[in-house]
Amino acid sequence: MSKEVKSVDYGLEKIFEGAQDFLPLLGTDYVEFYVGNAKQSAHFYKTAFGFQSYAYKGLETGSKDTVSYVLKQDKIKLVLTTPLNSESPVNDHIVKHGDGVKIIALWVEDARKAYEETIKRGARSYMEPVVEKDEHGQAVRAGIYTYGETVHMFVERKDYKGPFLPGFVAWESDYNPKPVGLKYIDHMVGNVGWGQMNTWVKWYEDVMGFENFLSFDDKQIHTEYSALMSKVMSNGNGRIKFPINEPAKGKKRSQIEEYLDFYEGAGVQHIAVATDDIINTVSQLKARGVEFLPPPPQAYYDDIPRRLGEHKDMMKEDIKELQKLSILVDADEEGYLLQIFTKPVEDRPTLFFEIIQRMGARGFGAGNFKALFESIEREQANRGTL
Ligand code: TYF
Ligand code: FE
Repeated sequence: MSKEVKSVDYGLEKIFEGAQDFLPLLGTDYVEFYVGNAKQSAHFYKTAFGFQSYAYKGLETGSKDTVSYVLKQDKIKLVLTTPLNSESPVNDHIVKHGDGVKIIALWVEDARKAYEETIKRGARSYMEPVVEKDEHGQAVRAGIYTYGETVHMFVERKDYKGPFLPGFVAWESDYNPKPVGLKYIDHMVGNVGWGQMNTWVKWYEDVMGFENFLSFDDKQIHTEYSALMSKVMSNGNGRIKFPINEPAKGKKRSQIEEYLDFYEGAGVQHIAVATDDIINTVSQLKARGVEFLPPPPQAYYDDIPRRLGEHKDMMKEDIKELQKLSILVDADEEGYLLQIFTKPVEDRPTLFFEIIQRMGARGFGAGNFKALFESIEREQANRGTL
């Protein structure tokens, strides 16, 4: 019965056998960024990334301290929030971290219960359950802190029929660039400080009921100059995946250290968004001015058939075309995946995006790590931060 369906969808049921899920998550609800100029950021995410205008709150709707633009592309909702005066606490976040992710919102059936269960297990409160209402119904939200100043907000919206959440109005715009085929958030990665990875792994296990689904140590993840460690945490139904990175000792400053220095603490490093046609999506993103990491050397592409192994014949994409777009390819037991990484989307070298197309593979592209990290190091060297 449901077990079989689960194993087809996610294949994670073995790990969770016998475990009862005290925090059932329906999916990612939204990701909220605190930014210096939400109006301009919204323009960027529409123009460059193909997001659609969805909802708004600001002076016109009676919101006196902050303005928020909500953008949507298929299942992905981004909220861009900016302060309207120096009193708003949003300022402190921006002063310290620059533009970045403040809230990873999780869609739940029962936000009060999600809050109680996680607080009971040691979570630090960000916001007690609040019932928000307008003429379209009501929603319940409650939040807890995770690493750094980042927050998980539980969102219960089963009794809400309006655009986004109470307090927002539909945002109609005459400027509507086409979507680029981004479908849903595949995973969101956190960078934490030296020696903190296992603390946060345990936090996700104890407080959220997540399981450690994959691990990479510094022997697997290193280049000539730098190293890092990473553990992927997953919730019970496999819909939410949060890898956690920590820096490891190397000859030079690793990308994780660079992030921690510029973000001034732990925070979200990258958001991986799924597409089912990466060649088309990346071609459009490039045409719209999104900047990606420079391609790995020829040897990387020559080595693709070996990395694909038994999945070689299954691959539909032309390697030359992938190389032209500098898309990376890796395979695991279950299939292959295609992925590519943008440059940081702010002036501080902090948050970036990953575009990923999974063709059966459930891994994170471990076979690409070396080539990827060498590309990142070339960028670090360019800015003098390696
Ligand atoms: O999410 C992942 O694990 C992959 C690879 O600093 C990765 O996207 C890991 C660490 C990192 C950048 C990418
Ligand atoms: Fe990733």
